[in-house]
Amino acid sequence: MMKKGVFAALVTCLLTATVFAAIGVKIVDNFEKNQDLKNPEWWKFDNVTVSVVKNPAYRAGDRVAQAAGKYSMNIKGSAKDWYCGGIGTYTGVDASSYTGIELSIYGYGPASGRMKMELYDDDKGAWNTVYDKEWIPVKDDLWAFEQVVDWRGWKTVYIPFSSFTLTNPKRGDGVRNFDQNKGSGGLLQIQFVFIAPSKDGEINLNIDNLKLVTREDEE
Ligand SMILES: [Ca+2]
Ligand SMILES: [Ca+2]
Ligand SMILES: [Ca+2]
Repeated sequence: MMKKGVFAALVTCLLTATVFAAIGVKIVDNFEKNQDLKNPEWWKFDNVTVSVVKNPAYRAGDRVAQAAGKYSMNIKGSAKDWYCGGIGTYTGVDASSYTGIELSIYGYGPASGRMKMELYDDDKGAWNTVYDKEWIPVKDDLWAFEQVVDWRGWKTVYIPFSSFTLTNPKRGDGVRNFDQNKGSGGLLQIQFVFIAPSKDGEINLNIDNLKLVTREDEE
């Protein structure tokens, strides 16, 4: 009887640990098994080409490169008046337990491009995004953060949700609420929009290990 009790306590401990870890990290895509970009599905728009590619060779001890595994997503694009195009994926997740997004970015030098990261925050509770003619969500908040990619090789960046700013005031409720309370779809989708380093320039970079994460020092 005694042994059984200890065992039960141990199982409870393990279960608690597992649940806790699951709350802390949600992988959106690591591109290891998503050659055709269908699961999850990635869409693209305007002047970018995307493909899952083999990761470049790396020096032993490069932990970010090691974590990137065999494959990542490469994005190339050419600009018309700075703007190239973008990519996105539907998440439809309650992200209220996470504090931000994390991803690894492979740059090809100082002029790799700029990434505008967009988080779509369902406020209407429609579980999809309805846009106006300018592709601005009509009833939901659209939060954005811009990352310049000016390095060579892999780098992991973490962007707390609190660093994202509202791009479309007075459409949604103006509050960063990625929860699924009251029928909301939560964090509906993530998009990356690419801007060239010059007016008619080009962008080239890879992304990998896109995750929602919880960092303890963040609220
Ligand atoms: Ca990978
Ligand atoms: Ca919301
Ligand atoms: Ca909101």
